Amino acid sequence: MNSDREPIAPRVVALSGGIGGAKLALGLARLLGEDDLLVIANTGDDFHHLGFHISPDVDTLIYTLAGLSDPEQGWGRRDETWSFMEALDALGGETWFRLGDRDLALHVERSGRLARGETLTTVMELIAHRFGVRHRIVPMSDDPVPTIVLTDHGDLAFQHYFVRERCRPRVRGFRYRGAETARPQSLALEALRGSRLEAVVLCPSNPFISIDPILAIPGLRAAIESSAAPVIAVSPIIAGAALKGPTAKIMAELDLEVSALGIARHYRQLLNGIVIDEKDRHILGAIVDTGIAGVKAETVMVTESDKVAVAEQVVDFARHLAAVPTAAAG
Ligand code: FO1
Repeated sequence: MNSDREPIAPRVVALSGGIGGAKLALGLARLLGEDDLLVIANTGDDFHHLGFHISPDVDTLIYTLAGLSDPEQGWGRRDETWSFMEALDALGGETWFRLGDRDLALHVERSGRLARGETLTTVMELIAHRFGVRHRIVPMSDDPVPTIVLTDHGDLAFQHYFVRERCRPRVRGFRYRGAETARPQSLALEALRGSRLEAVVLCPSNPFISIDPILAIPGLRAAIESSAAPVIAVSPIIAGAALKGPTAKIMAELDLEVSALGIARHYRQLLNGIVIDEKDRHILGAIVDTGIAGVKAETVMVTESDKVAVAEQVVDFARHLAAVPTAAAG
């Protein structure tokens, strides 16, 4: 057992990365009670930096649900100060990955606890509790599964590709190191096997850097594949572009069609349905032709009510698919 809290049998399990995924996770958390939702967070972005264990997607999810996240950047904390970075810069230290002063406290606390033998799960539960977040956000595993980006500049550790190199190198593929032997987080596994499960949601995160690392853990993937609940993705691509981040660039570099149809094809073996944006309604027919049900909605999430509205669409779509499994919802 790698958690102090009792397992829950939620109605919805969401797989999420950071910024885009966290918006839908917030909508789901506003819609569903704390026993009805569990969020599995990607930890492929985790790395050791300046002596700390950094866990960006888990932190972004917790800050977002706590109402503490920076609304412009999407990562880090609102009302942040940067004295530590300035002092580090003056010393000639590494400043390409920016750690705000308040955010730094979290990295110090987590790193100390991990060094004393606590698991990432228990540390993040404690931190979420301190921030008043009651919904369950669990790492995909307590074992390290670092994402390696295979590029024309060689193999790069994820944050080196993403932040230091600003996603400039051309991507040839990904490796999720250690995924084969990583143990799935136990609450996540139990939630996916739970009797009340109505939907597994693939949040509108980057498929390659946020969702695939979670699916690369064999036990989690198998639990999703054998679940009776519909698996529903919300497309992170709208009208041929991502709202933020390198999803479209990576898809083009991997010779994939940069559209919601490309996203549906990417997840094809797992997916029962996909929510696409209104702007992409013209490709709904092509999606349905792949055997995946599709529904269109306003998926750009700016306000909290936008986030709740998308969450409602996803939950309604899951109910519809459970009732008529092969339906094209139109
Ligand atoms: N993203 C950046 O683009 N630049 C940064 O300096 C940066 C710092 C950072 C610090 C803490 C944290 O939790 C996230 C941070 N991020 C930063 C975001 C992060 O690198 C990515 O958004 C995720 O890994 C991708 O989901």
